[in-house]
Amino acid sequence: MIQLTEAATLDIQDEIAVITINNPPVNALGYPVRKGIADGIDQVVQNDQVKAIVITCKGRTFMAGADIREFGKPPLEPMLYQVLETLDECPKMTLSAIHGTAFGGGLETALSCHFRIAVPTAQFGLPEVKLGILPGAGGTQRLPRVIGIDKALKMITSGNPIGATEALQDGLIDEIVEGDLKEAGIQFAKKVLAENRPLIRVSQNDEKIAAAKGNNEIFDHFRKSIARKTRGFQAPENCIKAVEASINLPFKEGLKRERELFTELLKGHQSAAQRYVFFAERQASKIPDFPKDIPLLDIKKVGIIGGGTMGGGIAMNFVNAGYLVTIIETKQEFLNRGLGVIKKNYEITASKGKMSTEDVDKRMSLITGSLNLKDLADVDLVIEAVFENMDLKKEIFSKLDGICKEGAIMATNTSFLNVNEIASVTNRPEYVLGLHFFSPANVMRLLEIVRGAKTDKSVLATSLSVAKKIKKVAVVVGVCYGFVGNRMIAQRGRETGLLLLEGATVDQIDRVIFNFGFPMGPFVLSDLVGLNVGWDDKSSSGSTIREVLCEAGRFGQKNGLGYYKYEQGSRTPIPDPDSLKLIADFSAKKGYEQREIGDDEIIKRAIYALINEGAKILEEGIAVRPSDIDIIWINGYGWPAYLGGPMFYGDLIGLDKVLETIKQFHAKFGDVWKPANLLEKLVAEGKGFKDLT
Ligand code: T1G
Repeated sequence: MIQLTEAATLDIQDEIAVITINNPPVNALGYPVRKGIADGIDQVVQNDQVKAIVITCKGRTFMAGADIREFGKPPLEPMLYQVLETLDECPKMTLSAIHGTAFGGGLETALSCHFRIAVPTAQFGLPEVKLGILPGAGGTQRLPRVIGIDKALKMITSGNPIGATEALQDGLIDEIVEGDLKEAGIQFAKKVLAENRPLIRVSQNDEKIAAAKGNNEIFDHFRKSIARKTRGFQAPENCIKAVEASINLPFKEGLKRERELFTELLKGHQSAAQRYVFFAERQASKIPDFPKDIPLLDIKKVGIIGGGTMGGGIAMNFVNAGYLVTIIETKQEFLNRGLGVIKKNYEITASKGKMSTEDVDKRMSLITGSLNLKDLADVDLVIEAVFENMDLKKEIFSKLDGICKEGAIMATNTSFLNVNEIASVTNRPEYVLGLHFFSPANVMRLLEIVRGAKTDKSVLATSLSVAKKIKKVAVVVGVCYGFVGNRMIAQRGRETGLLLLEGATVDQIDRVIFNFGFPMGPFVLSDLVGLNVGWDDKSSSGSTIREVLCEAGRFGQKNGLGYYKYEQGSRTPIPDPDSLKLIADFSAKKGYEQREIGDDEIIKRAIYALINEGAKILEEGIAVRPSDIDIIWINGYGWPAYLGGPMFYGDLIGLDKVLETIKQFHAKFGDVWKPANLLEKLVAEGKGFKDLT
């Protein structure tokens, strides 16, 4: 065996050479890997005995892409696209033997080979678009030549992977193999040589794109189909342009065009933000005061108290991950309704072909319904998801303390309330914490894990591990009213409410927030959620705009009237003079002077209120690091990933400019705008939030 580099070896069996990559944890295509492949090919080309090269990887996966940590640093040749040109031109048969996730540059390497085989569990993807870039080593030119334009456009602009079965059907791989992958690779190579099969050089094979040549309508139609989902992101458009080049230019010219479009994105702030988010998401589960090898509790059975919107959504996360779930309700009709909603959700998924009817039955079989808390005696984790009422929660936790087995984790899904107070009614506060899911709980990726003062480290570590298994992005937060996300959005809500009283209109504020990059503005969102959620008509006293609207019977989309009006069966918000009048009358009653308010003031008050509150949250230790706050906002509130999150954005604007504006607001609007001490400190030191990590 020849050690090519510290991450690559070459060994030759009979006439087959095997290049093996070993660069944990994901065989990222850093310099030692690129150099190793290049040197291995050079050695093989000069060896007349060798007729074929198999590229395979040790560890858990085939190459998962370029080493993202190298971006922004001086390039180290050979660059991947150079290595793949050599591989593409190799006169000997080349084969990639794939397991794990052949992503990004890893799949591009495989596409530069004549053949590709894989184990049944392998996945294939070009996720570069999620990093704000595009496949920059020939992926936009080769993939269309292997699976056709339509499928290539979908894979490259979504960044989502496909499995081995689909890859085989699409012609992305030549065979699915079982057993030892390296051996299977050698046997496949021998078979191809013995059959004297023609070597398929992807770059020279235009069969799959011939029909599309000159047909630019495909691309315009595709652009329209993804416009809504990719609004504001630059990378998807460049991806489409690069794939367009694959049918309009000769291969080498297409590579050049791909490189231009890649470089344009790499230099932009969107890619810097999205690469920051990639690592920030993984950093969030790393707790500073945690030793590496904390023993985890064994979680197999989960109890959920409350089968309503939240409880049902939470249950689906666990069922999807294969956990046994017991849902507790107070009445059979509530239980039946809750189980019915879950089943309906799965049936809708099945109707879209995303799961089979057998899957629906299998998942429903994992759920047991009960009206008796005592049926939670054997669960390993219980999650309380009842109304936001402290007395009710304390009553439940007090009962759980007498029911749950020793070592069971007891979690509350509260959105705001004091987890320590809830823990105090039990004799085991070290097993109590918050698991704050975001609605709809089976869709939103964010999970705020609220660490109580006495929460045991193994309980916290187990919760982080469970979060990963149920595919949530978990962020550990401390105890305060609203923890991180809801505490911050309350500041934005304060400002947008005041702006309404001061003369800005509902649709102006919503438009400004939407154009910033959020999925929707605050008032469209309120109408969607329902203005009367948590509203009590008996105690309502017209003291807020929301109460005034509810008292006027305006509950939002659900009854066609809220901040906006809605035509029967439509969700499209229509500005409504009646609600504007109710707001204007309320404002006048409160003594506000109406004035023209510019979009710039609206967005600064809405966004800088988040940045200032985020700084206070960091000062108080409620969040571990600034990037955790950014991850919360991207995954829980729709902050556009291409702007990195409120703290990243503050650094992007410049904290000195942010502080200067906040000081102006402080002078004009009072102490709610008092600058956070941390913000003043960072500006005084000429630093940014990034210097805190
Ligand atoms: N570069 C550097 N580090 C990476 C990495 C990468 N590509 N992928 C993962 N890591 C680190 C990650 O930060 C973590 O580190 C550890 O590996 C485990 O990752 C030229 C330009 C492969 C599906 O975008 O999707 O190729 O926290 O926790 O959940 O066209 O990692 O342990 O210190 O995510 O099992 C394209 C990104 C790059 C793939 C594994 N490729 N990675 O998931 O583990 S650009 C990607 C993933 C490119 C070419 C272009 C996932 C995974 P630490 P993990 P996982």
